Amino acid sequence: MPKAKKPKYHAGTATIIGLPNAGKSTLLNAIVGEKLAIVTAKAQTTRTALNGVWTGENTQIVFVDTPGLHKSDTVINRRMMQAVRAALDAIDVIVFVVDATKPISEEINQAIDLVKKPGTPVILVLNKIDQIHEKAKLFGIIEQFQALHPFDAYVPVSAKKGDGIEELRKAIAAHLPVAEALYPDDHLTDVPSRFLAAEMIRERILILSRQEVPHSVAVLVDEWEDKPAVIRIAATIYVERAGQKSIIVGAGGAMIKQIGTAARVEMEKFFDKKIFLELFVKVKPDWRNQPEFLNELDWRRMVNDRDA
Ligand SMILES: Nc1nc2c(ncn2[C@@H]2O[C@H](COP(=O)(O)OP(=O)(O)OP(=O)(O)O)[C@@H](O)[C@H]2O)c(=O)[nH]1
Ligand SMILES: [Mg+2]
Repeated sequence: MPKAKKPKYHAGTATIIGLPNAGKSTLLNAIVGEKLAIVTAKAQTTRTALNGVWTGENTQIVFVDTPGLHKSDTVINRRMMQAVRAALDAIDVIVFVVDATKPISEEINQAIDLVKKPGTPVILVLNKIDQIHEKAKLFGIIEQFQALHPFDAYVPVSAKKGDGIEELRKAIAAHLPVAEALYPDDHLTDVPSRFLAAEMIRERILILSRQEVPHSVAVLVDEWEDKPAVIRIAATIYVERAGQKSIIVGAGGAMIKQIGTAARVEMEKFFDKKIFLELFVKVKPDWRNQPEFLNELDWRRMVNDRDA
């Protein structure tokens, strides 16, 4: 009997691009099946590119989540947009995510210009379809996008509900080269644990704090001690003004306690271990314009404690 031919292995990188709030980070989490990237209702939640690996039977896709496309003013915003441009280099597929419930705006047109990269296929993901009750409307929306650019595939999804995710993986796999896996099949991300933990704290702050705080907050893990029964973490929350520090600490320390408890619960779920978390708050005026501090926040410069 002739030997059954082994199916070819496909592997490559897919970068997720889109406007703020389109649901890029939610999509990354849905695809890899782990809550890697933080998600909030506030725009500009994601500040740096981060990857998540999905490994199927004959396919491995390295997804890269990126900050939402927006106009830059501060040094941090310029860095966020540099991160997007860098994440578009040397990749196999662009996953362009739009909020399908919103009309096509000038910003969307500009984003389309950015994703038109000769030689790189672009898949249009129409997200948040759980909010579109008349499904027939989707055809009209797809037609509008088709008129702007002939995308290589159109995939409606609800990243939040997990609908359409399998179809999206298939659409991406169809554009990946035949290649060996880039990572072992249980590899989830290159992002170090201490960065993920800092992000979990930042997420809780964005969710719990008022409008004026979010963009002014940065979090750094200062100490990380992985003991047999517990991970001991000390982290500092940086804000720009004394008034913001008062908001984060709250009356009698109530707010910081709430942030700490909520972040600890998230961390215990993710790291599957008991967490002891200590939080400090410091004022660092204008940190968003300080290149050296921004370097400290960059996960690529941190040691990976999980592997250390
Ligand atoms: N209804 C609905 N809401 C969604 C869906 N996907 C994401 N959202 C919500 O949209 C908001 C933004 O989601 P994110 O994943 O943080 O969006 P993002 O594109 O990563 O945003 P930035 O990091 O700021 O660029 C959050 O409130 C999500 O819960 C979806 O499929 N349906
Ligand atoms: Mg995001």
